[in-house]
Formats: sequence, structure tokens, C-alpha cells
Amino acid sequence: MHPQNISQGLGELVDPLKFNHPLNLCGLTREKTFSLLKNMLTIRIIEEKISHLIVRGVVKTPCHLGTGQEAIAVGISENLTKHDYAFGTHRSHSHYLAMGGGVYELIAEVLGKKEGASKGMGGSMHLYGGEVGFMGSVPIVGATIPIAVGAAMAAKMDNNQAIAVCFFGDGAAEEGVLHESLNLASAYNLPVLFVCENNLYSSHLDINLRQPCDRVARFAQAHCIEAVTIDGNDVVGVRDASLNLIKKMRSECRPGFIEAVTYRWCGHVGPDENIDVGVRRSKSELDAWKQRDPIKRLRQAMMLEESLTESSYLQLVDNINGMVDEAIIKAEKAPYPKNEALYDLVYEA
Ligand SMILES: Cc1ncc(C[n+]2csc(CCOP(=O)(O)OP(=O)(O)O)c2C)c(N)n1
Repeated sequence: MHPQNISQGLGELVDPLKFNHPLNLCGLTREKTFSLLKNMLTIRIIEEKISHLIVRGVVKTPCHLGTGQEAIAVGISENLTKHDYAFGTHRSHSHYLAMGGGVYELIAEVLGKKEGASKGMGGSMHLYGGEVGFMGSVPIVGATIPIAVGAAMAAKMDNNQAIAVCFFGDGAAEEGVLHESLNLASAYNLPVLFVCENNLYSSHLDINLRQPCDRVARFAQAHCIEAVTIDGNDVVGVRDASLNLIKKMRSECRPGFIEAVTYRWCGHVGPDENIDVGVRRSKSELDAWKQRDPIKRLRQAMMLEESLTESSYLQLVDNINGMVDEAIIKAEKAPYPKNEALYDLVYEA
């Protein structure tokens, strides 16, 4: 793990040319590394195919793609169960899928179909998979953070060993609610894991133009919460860091904070790369970060230790492509919800 000095900036963790080497597999079994690879690839391929559907004009909901950030959701959800409570953001295809949400249900939701994860009424930014512990995503920046704190309080009162997890971006550090939530979680000893996917941008604005320091974990330290900052493009490192922290959180009933440094390959919304509108986001920066691809780094490491061959990798890609294509064909043919169903899911006090 990267040496921690939380009061300082991210340093070389934001240098895309560092950390682009094959991963250290830390003695994980072939089954484990293969499943990490499969889970990340599934998310990558689904989002690529959603991009094609957007370009074809079939998708009407705005889609915030997380291509390049897959290792965080996959590494952390390794240590969660369906009895935990995970919450997402506007960019949560990865969180929903990594928790075990259905591929067909995600695609149907993105297409606004009745069989979608949120019955076709939420779209890409309002996903729900309560049966697998994914309690919902919301596009209001920071909005699910206090809800996760509430879920952690409920878990503590029920004494059921569950933890709550909220995934959010670095932009949420500019919302007061993150700071209030950190305070409450720490003061009340609540088992909530704050996961900041620091991809260095909020919409189109570089973190160095928004913050005096690019390390978001410093806010956790200010609230006496144990925090680590890690390479978010290392799925094994994310898995290990969260394993240790979550174990401790469950036994000590305390909050934890993981800042995972990463980069999104697409622009803020949709498949466009946004290299023309981004402040400081350049083609060369994007290309450099693509060398730090979490999937490539795991694949290379597996090939080096000969637990994966080129042909078994291509076979895996083929299988996932087939499975996602099938889901898309089915979802395109599926019915939309009826107009009369519009109020069925509205909460009335
Ligand atoms: C309260 C609020 N303010 C502004 C927005 C507009 N908005 C949507 S996403 C976004 C950027 C969020 O950046 P970050 O949290 O870093 O996540 P990322 O998009 O990088 O994944 C903004 C400003 C919003 N949805 N909610």
C-alpha cells in the first residue's frame, strides 16, 4: 500500500505513468483473480455497449459512464454481502453490478423498460437492487451519504453486523453534507464505509482548481475516522485495503474511509471523451491514464504467472459479449411501463 501521510497531497498517486505496471496478485488463487477479472470486464463491456446504444439514439436517460474506474466497485464489493447496505451516485452502473445486480435489469432500466432495476422509472442514475444489498443511487451529489449513515445507525441498533457503504466522487467533498455525515458517523460510532472515488474531476473541473489539496481523505482524519488513500486502479489493492478496514469496522463498530485514486475515460456524461471542454483534461493525460487500465494490469499479472492465456482471455471476453448482447436484444423488445403505473412507486406521507 502507498505510504500514508494524509495531510499531504496525493503526490505520485496522480501520476498516470507511475502505477501502470502489472499488479501484485498477493498470492490470490486463480479462481479469485479470474473472478475479479470477469467482474471488471463485465462492467467494462456493458458500459461500452451502453455507449453504442447512446450513439444509436436508443437510450434517452443521461448515462454517466465509469469506464476506467471498475476496480473500486469490484474490489470493495468483494468484502460485502447482500445483507450490507450499499449506496451509489449518478455514476453507479459499476456499484450496482458489482453488488450482484442483474445485467438484464440494468440494461432494461437504462432503456426505460418495465422489467428494469427500478421498473423503468429511474433510468441510469436511479438504480435499485435491494435484494443484493444495493439500496439505491441518486444523482444529487452527496445525497446518499447521509442515508448510508442512517442505514449504519439502523444496523447498529439491530446489532446485525451489517455495514453501510456509500460510494461518492471527489466533487461530494464540496457538499456540506459529507462533512456533517463524517462527524455524525464518528461521534455515534456508526459502521459506515465512506468510499471516495477520486477521479480528479467534478464535471469538467480539475480538483486542483477546486481544492487547496487534492487528498480528500484529510476530511476523514479531521473527524477521527481511520482513512486510507490507495491506487483505485489496482483491484487487488482495493480488495485488500477494504478487507482489513471492513473487518475492523464490523468488530469495532466504527466508520472507515477509503479514497481510491482513479480516472474516468469518458467525459462527465455519455461516451464522449470531453477532451475539448475539460479544464486541464487533455488527450495526452487521458492516453497516459489508459496505460493505468485496471483490467489490463490484472490481465498482464495473470498472464505473467501463467494463470491466464491469451485464448482463455478472449474466450472470457466472448462469453461476456454474448451474455450482454442477449440481454440487450431482450431488453429492446421488452415493454415500457404503463402510464397508469407512474404513481405506483411514489411515496405518499
Ligand atoms: C447538489 C448537486 N450539485 C450539482 C449537481 C450537478 N452535478 C452532477 S454530477 C456533478 C459532478 C460530480 O463530481 P464527482 O462527485 O467528483 O463525481 P464524478 O462525476 O467525477 O464521478 C455535478 C456538479 C448535482 N447533481 N447535485
